Amino acid sequence: MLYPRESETREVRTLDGIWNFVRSDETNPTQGIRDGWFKDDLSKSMPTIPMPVPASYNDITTEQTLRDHVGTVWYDRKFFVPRSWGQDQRVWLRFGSVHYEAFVWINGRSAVKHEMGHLPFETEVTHLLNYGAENRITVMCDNALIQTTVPQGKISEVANDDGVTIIQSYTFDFFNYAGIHRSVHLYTTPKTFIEEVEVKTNLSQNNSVGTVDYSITVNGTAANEAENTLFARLQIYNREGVQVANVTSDSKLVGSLQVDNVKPWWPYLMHSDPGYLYELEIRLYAAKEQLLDVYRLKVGIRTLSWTNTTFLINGKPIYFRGFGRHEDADVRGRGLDNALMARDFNLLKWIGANAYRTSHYPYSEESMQFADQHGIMIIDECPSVDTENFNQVLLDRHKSSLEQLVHRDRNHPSVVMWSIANEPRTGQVNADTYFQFVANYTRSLDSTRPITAAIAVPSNDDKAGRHLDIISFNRYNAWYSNTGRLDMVTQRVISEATGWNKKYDKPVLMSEYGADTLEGLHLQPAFVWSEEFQTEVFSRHFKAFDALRRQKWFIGEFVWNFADFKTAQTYTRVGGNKKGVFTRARQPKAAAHLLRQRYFALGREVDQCNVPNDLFTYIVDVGASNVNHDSADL
Ligand code: BDP
Repeated sequence: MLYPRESETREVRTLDGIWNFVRSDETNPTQGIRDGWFKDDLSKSMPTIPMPVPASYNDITTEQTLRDHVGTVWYDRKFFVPRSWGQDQRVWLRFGSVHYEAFVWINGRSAVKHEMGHLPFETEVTHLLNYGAENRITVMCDNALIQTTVPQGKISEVANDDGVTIIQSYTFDFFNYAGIHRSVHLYTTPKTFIEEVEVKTNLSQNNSVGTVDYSITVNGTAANEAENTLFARLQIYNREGVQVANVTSDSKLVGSLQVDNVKPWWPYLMHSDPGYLYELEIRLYAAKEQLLDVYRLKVGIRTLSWTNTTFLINGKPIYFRGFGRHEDADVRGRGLDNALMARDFNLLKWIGANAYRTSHYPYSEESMQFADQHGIMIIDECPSVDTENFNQVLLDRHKSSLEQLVHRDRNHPSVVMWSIANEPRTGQVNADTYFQFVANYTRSLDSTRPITAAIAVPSNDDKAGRHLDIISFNRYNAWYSNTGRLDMVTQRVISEATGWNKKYDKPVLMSEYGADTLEGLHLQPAFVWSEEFQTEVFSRHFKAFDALRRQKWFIGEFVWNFADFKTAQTYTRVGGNKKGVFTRARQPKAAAHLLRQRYFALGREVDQCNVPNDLFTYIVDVGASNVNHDSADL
């Protein structure tokens, strides 16, 4: 599914802004459907409140009932469609994501339904709109998670002081934020238009020549009626806007472009000019050179390859220095926020990270574009967390989440790996065939990237790893196991990583480690929850990683988590999960400075990068002192 972009043949407008909002009665979630709330303005059926889009609705008001609401909520708003849009073109409605299930009406008529948060969906609305007039869009959103949703949850009825109440429970460790989380777009296309573009890139042996293989899918009557007359002209422009390659396709709309003296896409700190993007311009023509549609796509030219010991980009081994993250912030929850996104990328670069995992669901398309531009590598994770009770319905939905994810993200050079699950219960017998199906299906969608999953069961019990290309493991030494024991980290990390490698003979990375840390809590000697403890836990892991790095198969370290984030209410969480290296307001904790020194030191050792001038704070000019002190001087 292509991201909506303006061009000489397309217009895009957003429906972001303040919508009207109604929370349904939890005990009567289908009332709005039965009473036809979509047939007229919502305010005619129920009192509405203003609600920003995009945003999670949970933390916008001061009401506990809305924060913890289970079931359906309703949104609507009015908008104008210009007269000009009614002529000779088509109009599409596209949601970046609605969590979890969405039902959409335009002017009271059903437009689209979609299940699965964090993933875009769209539909044609040409026939539903009033042109040169006002229109109404209504959305019903349901956040209920059950055993066959991705991720899974449970709904139960529990007695409370007023009778019974509905409880949503889930085992995953992040708040089930809901609502219209990303932008809503209306966009036009010509009647026959470029519907899908897939690019695959490659580099010659010495990285001097790049190839871009493309395949275009067209939608529209011209495509059906006069199939053989359609063709495309494709041009590639470099950053300076100079054309560096062009080709004219035949009617199959599949082919290849060659870029000489190519500038490959490199990750941040692996090259002095990371994140190099070309622009691929696609012009679709009908017979007699009639221009139908134009779409432009950023393309990074790079190649990935992997063996049982290494993972290479452009022929160079990768050592990942990264994070697990969340799309999470106060007030807006999981809602797209460009200011926050830009801040996060500045922090990633400040700290010298070259990668992150989109734990535990697909992140916004805008952030994927940022990652492309900044050279940050992404392990792209589908929304399957704590997967258990494997069954066919769940398998189908899990596969669908990957199908939607791969279609959305396959053209991003930043995406270097697919993660098909986080902490699935892979000790269960059925996990073997279940993950065989999921992994093989993902491979059938994209064979150019390796597949991983973040696993937390001990390697001896695991039944899924043999279906993966790269093993990722999560472990909380000195936190969940042997709490407080800093002397029980290093050797355990080394032996666990080694165990995984011995069992599967594949590259291994540590996808989560860390410790909850209350900003400003200082305790010396280090004690759990203090800034000193987080720093020490990291340092003990660094020691293990350095021992492991001597084994070529150990390919990366990912701290849990980039920033503090909200969770469900439990007695183990003080205002949420505090394992962030940054606070929820995106300011560094003490450990951030240590991590920064490590990530840049690794960058210098592994990738010969330059380090920033302020990496080490000036303490003393050691060379100026010729007096030898010993401890007796103290
Ligand atoms: C891991 C999960 C992650 C949690 C983390 C924790 O993958 O989602 O937030 O533990 O408990 O098991 O901090």
